[in-house]
Amino acid sequence: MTQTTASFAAAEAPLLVARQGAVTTLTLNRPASLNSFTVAMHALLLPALQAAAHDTSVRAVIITGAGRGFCAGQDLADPAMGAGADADVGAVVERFYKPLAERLRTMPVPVIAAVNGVAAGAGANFALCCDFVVAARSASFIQAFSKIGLVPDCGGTWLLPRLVGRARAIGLAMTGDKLPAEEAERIGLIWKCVDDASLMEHVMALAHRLALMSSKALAETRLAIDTALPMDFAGALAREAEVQGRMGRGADFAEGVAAFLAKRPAVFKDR
Ligand code: T3D
Repeated sequence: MTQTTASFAAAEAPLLVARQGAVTTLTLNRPASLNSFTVAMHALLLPALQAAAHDTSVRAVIITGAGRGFCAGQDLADPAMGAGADADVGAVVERFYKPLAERLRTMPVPVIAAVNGVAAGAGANFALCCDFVVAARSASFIQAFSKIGLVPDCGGTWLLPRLVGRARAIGLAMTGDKLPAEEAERIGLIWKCVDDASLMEHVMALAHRLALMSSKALAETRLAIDTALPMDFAGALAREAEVQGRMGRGADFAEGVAAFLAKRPAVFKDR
């Protein structure tokens, strides 16, 4: 992989950005603190996601962590965040975690979290905001919030019960117990658990596969599924008809059908 942005190239930069074909990889890069989020990291992360969203040549994004951890959530030692009577944790969530979660859930291309090690607190829910979570077998997920007197954030209260049901959501969030990657896959919290050595190869292959698909259709699929969750069946059917009407008028549908009939690979361009 090659570094594409000079300002991110320094080894100590808290975020590394690399590009391989249509795939952008963002690497959280504070390994000594298990890639926990600081203000400095947030200052690079959201803009990097915005840049990927606006660059029409990017068709899939991978997020991973440097070293043995994926992300340990908020850096609890970052003086810019603070704790105690003067802390405004709500403002931190408003300023950083809310826009981050919203950005991930509305990206025009699929986003894959390559969870290489422990994902705790907002680091776990940051991963769960992605479309695919592929974790190394040695990785784990921890809803660490209750242990420091907080509640799940970065979308956790919405995501957890939808992914694994209320009983498991409550259990994970209240105990803050470590959930190994294999168990996370078994209960449907994540997409896949793979051997540590093959994590990036597996994720890269998935990203390149998704990059060849219709980005527009994939983003609309995410939106349709998320929108249908609180709807009744009739509402979901009505929305499917509305979205499909729009998709059916798109160039990707015409290309997909033409490619199928001509027995050739489709070349999708919509985003
Ligand atoms: O303002 C706000 O706070 C609002 C936002 C909240 C969102 C949140 O994310 S709240 C949740 C914050 N995260 C946590 O509470 C997790 C804290 N970390 C841990 O519980 C453990 O580190 C892990 C279970 C994740 C991993 O344990 P282990 O034994 O594998 O590693 P370790 O030895 O605890 O950590 C390695 C180093 O990373 C260590 O530093 P040292 O001693 O080698 O210099 C440790 O202090 C540091 N580290 C780990 N997590 C954080 C951290 N440093 C700062 N903040 C962290 N979150």
